[in-house]
Amino acid sequence: MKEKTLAIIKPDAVEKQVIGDIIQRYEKAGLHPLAIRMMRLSKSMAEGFYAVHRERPFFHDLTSYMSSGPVVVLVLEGDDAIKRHRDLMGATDPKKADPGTIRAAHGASIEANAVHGSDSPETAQFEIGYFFSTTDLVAR
Ligand code: IDP
Ligand code: MG
Repeated sequence: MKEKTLAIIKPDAVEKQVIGDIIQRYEKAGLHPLAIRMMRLSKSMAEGFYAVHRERPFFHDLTSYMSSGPVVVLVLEGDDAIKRHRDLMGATDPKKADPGTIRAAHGASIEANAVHGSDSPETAQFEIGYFFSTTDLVAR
């Protein structure tokens, strides 16, 4: 089933200059970008985005890190896009991520792990709406 998911190329990956490599991986996997936006999150935008994690001990560090430099936010579309994107990303901790995944290739730590991906249809809907309006998504 065709689905949409939200991806973020996080500040560590932008700093490492692997935006192109990551987008190429999406394209090769048939995850088609419908919208791409480079931006710098404020601390409060990062806090709103990660609100589900607000009780976690790493919430302050995570939201500081996510607002520490530019990110690239994308809407990707494809068959089973949410799960396939998660598979392409690899485990949260890059040390545990399978070889060939984005996090194994580019993640620096469990926090600075190169990419974000929505984890369910409900999350994807919230996360896409957090950054984009319907008219920003280019049909293809
Ligand atoms: P996910 O990104 O693989 O879905 P989540 O558990 O949803 O992982 O956590 C959101 C983000 O919070 C992670 O991608 C990572 O940047 C950060 N994070 C998760 N667990 C830890 C931790 O134990 N220490 C520091 N940062 C963490
Ligand atoms: Mg998550």
